Amino acid sequence: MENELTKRDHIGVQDFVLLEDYEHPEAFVENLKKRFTENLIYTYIGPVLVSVNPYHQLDIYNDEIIQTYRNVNFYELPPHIYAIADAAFRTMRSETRDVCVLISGESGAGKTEASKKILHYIAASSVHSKDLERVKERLLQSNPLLEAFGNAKTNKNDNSSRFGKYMDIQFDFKGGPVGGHILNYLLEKSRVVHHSEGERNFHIFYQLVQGATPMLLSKLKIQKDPELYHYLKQGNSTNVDSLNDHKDFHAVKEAMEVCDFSKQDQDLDLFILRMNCFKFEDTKDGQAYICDKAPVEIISLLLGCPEEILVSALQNKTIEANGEKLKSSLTKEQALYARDALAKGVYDRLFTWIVQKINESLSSRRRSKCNLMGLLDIYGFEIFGVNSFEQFCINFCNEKLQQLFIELTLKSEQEEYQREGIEWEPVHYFNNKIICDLVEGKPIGIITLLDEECLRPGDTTDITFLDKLSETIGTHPHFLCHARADNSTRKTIARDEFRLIHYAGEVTYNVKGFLDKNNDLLFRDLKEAMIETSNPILSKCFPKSELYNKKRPDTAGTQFKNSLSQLMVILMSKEPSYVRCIKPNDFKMRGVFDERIVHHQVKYLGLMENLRVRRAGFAYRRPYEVFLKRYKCLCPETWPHYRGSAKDGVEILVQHLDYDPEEFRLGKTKLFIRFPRVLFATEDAFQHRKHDLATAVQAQYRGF
Ligand code: AD9
Ligand code: MG
Repeated sequence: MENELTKRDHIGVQDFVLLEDYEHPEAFVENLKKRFTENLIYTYIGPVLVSVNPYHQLDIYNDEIIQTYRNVNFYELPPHIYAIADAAFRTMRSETRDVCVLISGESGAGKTEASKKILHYIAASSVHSKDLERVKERLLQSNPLLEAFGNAKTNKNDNSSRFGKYMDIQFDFKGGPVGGHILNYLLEKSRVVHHSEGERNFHIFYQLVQGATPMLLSKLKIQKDPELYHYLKQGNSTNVDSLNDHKDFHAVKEAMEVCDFSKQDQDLDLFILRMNCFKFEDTKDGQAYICDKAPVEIISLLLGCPEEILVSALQNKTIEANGEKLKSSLTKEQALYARDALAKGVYDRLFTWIVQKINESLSSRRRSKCNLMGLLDIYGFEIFGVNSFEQFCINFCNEKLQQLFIELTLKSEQEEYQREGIEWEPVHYFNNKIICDLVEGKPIGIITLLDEECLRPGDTTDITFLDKLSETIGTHPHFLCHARADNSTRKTIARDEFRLIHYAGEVTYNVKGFLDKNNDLLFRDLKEAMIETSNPILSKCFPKSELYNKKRPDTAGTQFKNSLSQLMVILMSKEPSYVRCIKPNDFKMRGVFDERIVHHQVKYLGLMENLRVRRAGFAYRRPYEVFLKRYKCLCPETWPHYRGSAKDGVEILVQHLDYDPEEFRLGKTKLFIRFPRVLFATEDAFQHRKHDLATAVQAQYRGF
């Protein structure tokens, strides 16, 4: 097995702090490449794990390897996602602290896979008992279930998370997982009715069409061909080589069983698929009407909503003014809009209901105090051909996470130096707080301005919103729009676009739909129709109380902003570990390492700064006990036993090894070494000594 300090030329260094050249990103990328070529996808920057997506299955994830990593000191074995899981797990147990693992990186970089590996590690390495096995099974099975409903093929990733997920795993005092809880963040629900070329709707629809029994399909009058459905075929990509919808459908069914979904619950989303069958026509006077009533019959049955009410809600709109209700007919275009809004609204609420249902099955019955391990797996930073409100939210979420990373890594590093009484020189880095403020700031921030435009009476449009941005934040260094751009840049930004200079790159957003998506209103008639439903699941999704609630709900942008702030509070209260995922190429291909795009990610993830901070002064640090245990054989005064304190022992040891006083510092609990070469020399000496000792022992045995 790869050793921490040996064979470093061939396979690169396994901890970047050991890299001689830590100033240039080229050396950093070169080290990643060397390792990637050898299928070594993991590398540390001190306690941070950098992971490069291999795009093929490696033989490094199994029970045997999990056992190897159990209870072994972090640096003793090659870097691995299991080592991160183990270290977090042990910190939680030994310090009885809540911990969390924050996984970040752009779309397709491997975050979801990493979070699943951690979950497997926890399930395989913790205490085995009948009770716990049930919890573990549910924790594991929640993944295929949520992925089916919340993931989709995009042009970046065949299994792209279209929602944010934070999962807490609860452990009892023996370290057994006794329960869990999931928080979900802003599902990209617009995908239910629209997706781009090369993409798909959520997996579950294709799984259903491919996997449902002929009886069910015929009952619902659904054909086994996704190509027949407008909601499913817009991207001309209904079949994906890397996915097996038929097989996955059965896995979802199984997961539903494990997570306590009843038989009735399991058919919950069939009707969405049928909704696109509502076809509208205009009458002569421009009113919409549904021409083919057959699908309405089935859907109203599935929705548990009387047919007349549903039809009326899809063709009319009621407005309440001065206590009076006015009913008007919708045009064909408005009716299509209403139909799509209903499909999106129902799907979104169903998704939240599924999460709640999983939470019920994961909820722990134990009353005693638990420790928590949080796992954060969000949608990664993304730039598409056309970027809309959804990308704006997703990329903002990534800004927030980057901000947390910067604050916590730099802060904790600084604190460690202070705690250990070691002098520290601050490192300059790009702080993306300025971009977070631009988006979420009050009174002037993009979300606040968008809300104002949504609430302002009169003729507000996406373009008036853009004008407002231009007026108020037009000169901000991270904002650009057509009106504010110089001559050459103006050509690259259309009149209905604005550009943000994110920490991870420039993204041009098209404002079309911003107001509407932020408002996120379902026509009252449709809401009322849904509230009348006799379907038990939907009646939970659309509670009656909503009708009486006159207060306007928060906009989508504000809700998202608030839920992210709460998430940051949760994360700040825990001891964090980090996994930084990197995508090696844009083609989802194995064996291809594109230096240019890796370089870009290394830069924006702030990995160079991370390394510089880690090395600011001292590249390497070890608790006295750990250092003494490994190297005590190099000094006659500490070998075979040293009776005094570990710190004294290390002091004697480094004097014996002739360390230059400038090369190390003695902290309160740890030894800090400035240059890696000093440690390499010590390690080489150790390897020789080990060899000599082994030879001596063998000779002794032969002598007998
Ligand atoms: V997104 O922001 O949700 O669009 P992720 O979550 O970062 O994205 P994901 O984990 O889904 O990416 O990985 C993308 C694909 O890369 C997976 O479907 C796998 O095919 C592949 N992958 C990722 N990590 C590994 C790995 N450790 N081993 C093998 C991997 N394949
Ligand atoms: Mg993902």
